[in-house]
Amino acid sequence: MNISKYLEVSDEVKLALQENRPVVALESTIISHGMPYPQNVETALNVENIIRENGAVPATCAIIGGKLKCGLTKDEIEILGKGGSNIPKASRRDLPVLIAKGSDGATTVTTTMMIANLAGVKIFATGGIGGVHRGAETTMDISADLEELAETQVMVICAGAKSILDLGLTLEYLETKGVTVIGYGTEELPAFYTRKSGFGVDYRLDTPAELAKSFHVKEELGLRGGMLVTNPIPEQYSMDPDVINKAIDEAVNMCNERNIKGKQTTPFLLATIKDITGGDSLASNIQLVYNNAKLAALTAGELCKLN
Ligand code: PSU
Ligand code: MN
Repeated sequence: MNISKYLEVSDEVKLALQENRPVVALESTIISHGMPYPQNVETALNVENIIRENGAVPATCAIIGGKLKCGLTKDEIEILGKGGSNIPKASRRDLPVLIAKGSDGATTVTTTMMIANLAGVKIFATGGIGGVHRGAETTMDISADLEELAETQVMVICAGAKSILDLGLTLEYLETKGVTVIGYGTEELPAFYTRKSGFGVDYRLDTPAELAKSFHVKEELGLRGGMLVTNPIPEQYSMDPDVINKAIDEAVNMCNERNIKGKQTTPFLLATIKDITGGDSLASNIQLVYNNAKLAALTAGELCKLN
C-alpha cells in the first residue's frame, strides 16, 4: 500500500491525533448532495463549530484534486457546497477513477469511514446512512455503506435511517455482517426525521462514556468493522410521522415512475422529500446533524481517555 501518496491529513487534525486529543470525522456528500446551497455550507461550518465547542477537532473529509482529504479549509467546504450535484458523489467504487483523474469528490459514509480509518480518526458524525432500499429484493439496491460498516473500524453516529430505506431489511443486513446497532438513550431505531420507527436496536446505551467503552472493547477484541450509534432527533425538531411518511412514500413513487437508479436514487429522494415538505424537513435535518456532532465530540473525548 502506498496510501500516503493520496492521503492528506490537515495539520490541525494531525497534531490532535498525535497528542491523543479528540477528533470527529464528517462526510461531504451531505454537503454537495444532501442539502441545497447555501444552507449546506452554513450547516457544515456550524457543525465544525459545534464539534469545537464540545472539545474536539472537526475533520471534514472529501476528495479534492485527487487527494483523500481529512480536514478541509473553509474554501474547500465552500467549493463542495457551491458545486452541489456537479461534485461527483464518491463511494468506494468511485475512488480509483476519480483519484486517477485528479478530480474532486463528495465522500459518502463509506468513503468517509475509509479516510477516517486511514488517518486514525475513530468517530464519525453524520445525518443518515445508506442501507437496504425498499424493493431491494428485485433492484438489489443496497448501499455500500453497510459493507463498509462490516469492514472498517469507525464508530458512525447518525440519526438512524430514513424510511426511504427498508429499515427492517437494513437491520437484518447489519446483523448478518456483525455490526452492533446502538440506540443512544432509546431501545428503538430512530427514523431520522422522527424518534421512532417500530424497529428495535441491539442495545441501548445512555452516555458518551458507555459508547466509548463499548467501542474500545471492540477494538481490543480485534473485531473488524464499525459500530452504528443511532441518536434520535431532539423532540422539538422531530416531524409529524404522518406528514413525513406521506412525503417519503410520494418521493419513492416518483423515483420509480421516473426510473431513477443507482447513485442518483438517494440524492433524488432526499431532494424530493425536501420539496414536498416545503423545507420543514431541511430544518429538521440540520438540527439532527448538530445533535449528532455534539454526541460525537463528547464520545471522542471519552475514547481518548481510554487510549
Ligand atoms: N441518507 C441520508 N442523507 C444522506 C445520505 C444518505 O439520509 O446524505 C448520503 C450519505 O452520504 C450516504 C449516501 O453515505 O447518501 C448513501 O448513498 P447510496 O444510497 O447511494 O449508497
Ligand atoms: Mn444504491
